[in-house]
Amino acid sequence: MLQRSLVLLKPDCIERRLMGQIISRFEAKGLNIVAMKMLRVTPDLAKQHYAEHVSKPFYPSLEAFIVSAPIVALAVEGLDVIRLIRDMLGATNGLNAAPGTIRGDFSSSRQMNLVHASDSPESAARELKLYFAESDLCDHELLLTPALRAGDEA
Ligand code: FUP
Repeated sequence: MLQRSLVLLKPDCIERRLMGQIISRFEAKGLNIVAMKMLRVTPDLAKQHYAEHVSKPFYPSLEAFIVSAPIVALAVEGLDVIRLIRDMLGATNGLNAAPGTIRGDFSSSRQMNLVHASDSPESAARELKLYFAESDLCDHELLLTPALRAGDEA
């Protein structure tokens, strides 16, 4: 099923100048980037984004991190893309993430794990709205799509 996921390149990704390498992995996989912007997360946005974690002991540190530098938000589209990107990221803690995954290759931290991606269709719908207006999402059929998958793979 064609889905969209909210992906954030977190402050450590920007600070370490890894944006290009990570975006390249999504492109190389054949996913469509349908919106992208750099922004600074405010404490208010952080609380909305991490609503399920706000009351947890690690939240103050997580918020301080996510507001510490700009991030890049992307809306990424593809077949089964919510599960697929989570698989591409690897386990939450970079120390446990399998080699070959983004976190497995670039992170050795639980907090500084470089990238966020929605974990369910419900999260994706909620999170995409936090970062993008409907009019920001570019519906565009890329010319090379027929070279990436058969027409009946939908
Ligand atoms: P994920 O779904 O992989 O983004 O991970 P979680 O929703 O479990 O956690 C959200 C963010 O909080 C992760 F980026 C890691 C961070 N975190 C901590 O910093 N400390 C903790 O003890 C647990 C999670």
